[in-house]
Amino acid sequence: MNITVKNKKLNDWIKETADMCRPDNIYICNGTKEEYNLMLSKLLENGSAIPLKKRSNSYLFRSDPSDVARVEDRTFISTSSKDKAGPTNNWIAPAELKDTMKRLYNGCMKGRTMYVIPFSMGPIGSPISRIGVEISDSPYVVCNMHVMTRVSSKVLELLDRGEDFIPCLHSIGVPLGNGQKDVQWPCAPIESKYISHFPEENLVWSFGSGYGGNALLGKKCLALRIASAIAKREGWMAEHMLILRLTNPEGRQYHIAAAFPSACGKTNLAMMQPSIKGWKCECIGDDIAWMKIGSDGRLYAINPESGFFGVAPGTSYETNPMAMETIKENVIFTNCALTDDGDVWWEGINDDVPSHLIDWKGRDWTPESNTDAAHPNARFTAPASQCPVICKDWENPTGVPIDIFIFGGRRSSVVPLVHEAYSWDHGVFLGATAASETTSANIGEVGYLRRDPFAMKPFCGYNMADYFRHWLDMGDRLGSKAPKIFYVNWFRKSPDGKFLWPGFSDNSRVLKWMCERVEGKVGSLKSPIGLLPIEGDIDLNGLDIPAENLRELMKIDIKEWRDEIPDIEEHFAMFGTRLPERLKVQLKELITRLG
Ligand code: GTP
Ligand code: SPV
Ligand code: MN
Repeated sequence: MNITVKNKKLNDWIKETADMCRPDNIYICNGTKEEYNLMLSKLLENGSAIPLKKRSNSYLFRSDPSDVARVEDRTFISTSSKDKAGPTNNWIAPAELKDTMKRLYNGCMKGRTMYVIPFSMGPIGSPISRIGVEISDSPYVVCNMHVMTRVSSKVLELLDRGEDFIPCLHSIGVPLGNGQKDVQWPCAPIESKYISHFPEENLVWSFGSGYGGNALLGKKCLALRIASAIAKREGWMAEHMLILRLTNPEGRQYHIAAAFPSACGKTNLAMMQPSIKGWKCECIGDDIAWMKIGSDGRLYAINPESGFFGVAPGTSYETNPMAMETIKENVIFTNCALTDDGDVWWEGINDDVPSHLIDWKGRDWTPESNTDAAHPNARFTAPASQCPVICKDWENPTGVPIDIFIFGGRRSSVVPLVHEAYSWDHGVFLGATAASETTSANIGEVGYLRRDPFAMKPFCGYNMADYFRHWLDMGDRLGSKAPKIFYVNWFRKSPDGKFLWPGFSDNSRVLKWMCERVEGKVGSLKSPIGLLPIEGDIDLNGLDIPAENLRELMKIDIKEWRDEIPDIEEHFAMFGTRLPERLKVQLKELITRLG
């Protein structure tokens, strides 16, 4: 061990874990550049990292083809009883799950180094921040954690002074025999992968995967699943939301938090540059928001992360120029394609498709190949500080006061571009019934419609019905200071399968309407599903969109909406008597309005 640790709980945990996993070495991380470079030199040595000639200090990694996204089927919320985890989570009793996993962890780090990564979610020392310690046997994870969280000796100092932490244990699950050569991306087979959470004791155990949210345990495991359970107990919120600041031409600032499911547009909206004159947008966070009620009674949000783990495919100077600027240097790319001149490439990055690439599986690729050059869930890991439009307050420990909540998803039909909730309860109903077509951010079928309440189906660390109740409680506490709630769908398609709305920078037009609703500058039209913009109130200046597309985008087909009801009823029935009465009332009112 390279450093002496004074925190007793941490010391005991390190020892206990080492006794179980039996690594060759233990290394305590301090988050320095030298340490990052040391990890990279190891990764370069065994061929895992490919240096990119075209981007300074940037590397490409190729995962095992079986380990390309989160594994919801192998993700568990292990509470003392099944009903505490609720119907939307996989559950195994803690004793049984720990037994199984201890057998897997037994000797799993042989031939490897065990890294102890002390990190802070949120600015170090802020009252809203939480300390975690990830133990991992993956140097790739160490590098990613450096970018995505605050890894620092300052965190160790806080721990030395007795501060508590959330233990997050991770192993890729591939011990090495004497002299055995490592593979490029070691990981365990799907059936022995476990992404386990013990929210009653603030503990995470992950085994078998090296990818994204399965392995970077500060993100979905700590900052969402464990934090959502803590937040429920303590009266705050941990949400799968971007945070942005929008400033109108008069200089009035609006803070918006938006929950869209995985790969449904958070990173893009968070960095969006408005196409409308005089409006400015700055990014505070692109994936997770922690929110607490401030002394003035308003809801304040911080981004607990310090980097972006963003979807690469579809990212371009056209769609997300600020992301493109963010990822010029100091980036870890995973599962992108490699160009012959040493740069990354992915579907949608630009119009010229190279005549030759090495695809994400390391094979030759040409435009004639019938496969994706980059995996659809290929990602970049980049420091948030490199984003040209990062808000100056992005690390402000008090956070920013939220004016507007947006829910949404990917719906090729039925759901209009935008509607506004009638009330807080109606907004909670919109969140609770949100549905979206699945994406490749999870291993499983892509493109089927599922309910993904508040974009939290994969991330809620307790019974979702109790989570709905928590949202209602927060609304009661916020009263007249509660943010206004809206619902958007950027993904409605025409019958010939084309997106009806241009999206991206033009989404600013919809945000502007929301701000004007907050100010009471514009009215709205009542509809069965919510309040709609009055024709002419969404600023379409300079936008060339056929009138029929607009009509189609805004259309509410009563029959289609009536057809949604049985599915909503079935979704709600899953929660039994635990479902808050107030949501049943909302459903009844919707049915009445639909006639
Ligand atoms: P996670 O990181 O998985 O939580 O995803 P995210 O919500 O941050 O998704 P992201 O912004 O990375 O978007 C995913 C995909 O949706 C990308 O391929 C984008 O190009 C595409 N996308 C984002 N915004 C829009 C939009 O306004 N319109 C259309 N048509 N596509 C969009
Ligand atoms: C998501 O799937 O919502 C992500 C990517 O943000 S991961 O970190 O892999 O969960
Ligand atoms: Mn996400």
